[in-house]
Amino acid sequence: MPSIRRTVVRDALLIALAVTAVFSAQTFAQDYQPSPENLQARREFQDMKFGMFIHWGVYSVLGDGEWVFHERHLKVDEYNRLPSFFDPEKFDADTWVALAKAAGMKYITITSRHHDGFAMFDSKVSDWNIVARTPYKKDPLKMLADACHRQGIKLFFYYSQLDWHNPDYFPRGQTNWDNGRPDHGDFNSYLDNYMDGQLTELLTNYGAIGGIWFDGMWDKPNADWHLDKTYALIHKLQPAALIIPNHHQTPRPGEDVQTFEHDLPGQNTAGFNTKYVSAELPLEMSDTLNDNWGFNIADSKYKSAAEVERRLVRAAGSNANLLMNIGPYPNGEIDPQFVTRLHAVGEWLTKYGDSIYGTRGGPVPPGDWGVTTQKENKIYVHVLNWGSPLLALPPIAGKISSAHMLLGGESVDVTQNADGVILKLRPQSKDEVDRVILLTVAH
Ligand code: H79
Repeated sequence: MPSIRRTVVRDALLIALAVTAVFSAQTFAQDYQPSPENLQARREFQDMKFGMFIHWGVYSVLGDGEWVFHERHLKVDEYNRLPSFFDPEKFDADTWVALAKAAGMKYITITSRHHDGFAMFDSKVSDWNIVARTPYKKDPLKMLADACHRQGIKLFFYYSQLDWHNPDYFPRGQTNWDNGRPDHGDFNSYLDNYMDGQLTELLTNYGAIGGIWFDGMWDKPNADWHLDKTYALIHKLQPAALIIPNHHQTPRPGEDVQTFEHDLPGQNTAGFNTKYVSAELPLEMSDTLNDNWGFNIADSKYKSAAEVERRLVRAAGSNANLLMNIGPYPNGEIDPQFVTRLHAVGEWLTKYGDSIYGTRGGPVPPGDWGVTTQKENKIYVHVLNWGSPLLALPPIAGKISSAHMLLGGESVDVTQNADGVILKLRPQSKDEVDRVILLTVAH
């Protein structure tokens, strides 16, 4: 029977086509080849080493961190009151960027929207944004982007995929509570129209940006997030923009940086990080300068400048950047406790920056004693925690032709043989965070 036969043939063809389509979509993702601009941006990202993370939103008004909507189990109608009294009259983009620069930071990653879904930028996709809903009426991200471009700082946008406000974020995830949203919604529309629409705005209206820092996918780990589509969109709009997902999982095709929250790569003290560390992608570690991301009035647990310097050195020794967070006040000012510490770190970096910027993780595995970084034929031995006069390291490839203190240039006695390298250390001075010995190696 020809007609049945034709149907069978047609169906077989359709199935074959569908399989090919699915297969080629997967092949496309698996075969993701970063563009030359993207690869260049990855190297530049690694060279920068130190960035400023900024959590700032309407939640800052309540002085109780960026999770306050969830933690107080507020209703959407209640949270909707917040924007009407968010008016950051003291916000000055150039001051923020100048502070990052004074701290020795080379990039800024700022919350374009957090889990409350509130866009801190001029969005046409929804009026749940700063221009439409606040008395401020202006777009601080535009001002920040302009200031960054003027002052030579790269700008990245944090973007929460998780949304506690939009009804189309449905079915809801692990952080769900009953906040008055309807029990239905169109997740595909949320992803394809709302999220991709806003990402298009962020990648179109702010000049060249460093990339997008995603967070919140862990709320619905098993959902289809249309990642291939979103990642392709980003790379199409700005090929050099890096995709930095904070999903706490093994990196997927299309992602450009592996980032770790509160932990060095491979460590998992936070309890949600993966131990897998990519050998190919640039690495980053984010951390807080006190104990919160968003402004919390009850948090005075500031890390000392010395502690920040140690974290930066340990990150660099693990081949990672450090993204250090501050949570500005709702009025746009930055707490002086943050400012003094950041200035101190910046001063420290004017002396030690050669051993950090532009380096990669060094040849000796990091240890409790310290870490190494390297750049061309130079190895920097960072002694962070070692009280004895002799430091024995495993063998290092190449012949060490000289060993000096990075600061002052004083020569350091070094013995190198097949068993390893022994350095004779001068005692640590008071308040000295890091004794850095510069080894020059001839290959
Ligand atoms: O933006 C900052 C935080 O608000 C956000 N990421 C940083 C950069 C963040 N939110 N939550 N977390 C970080 C911690 C994640 C905790 C989790 Fe879980 C543990 C996610 C999954 C398991 C607790 C249980 C929260 C969701 C389910």
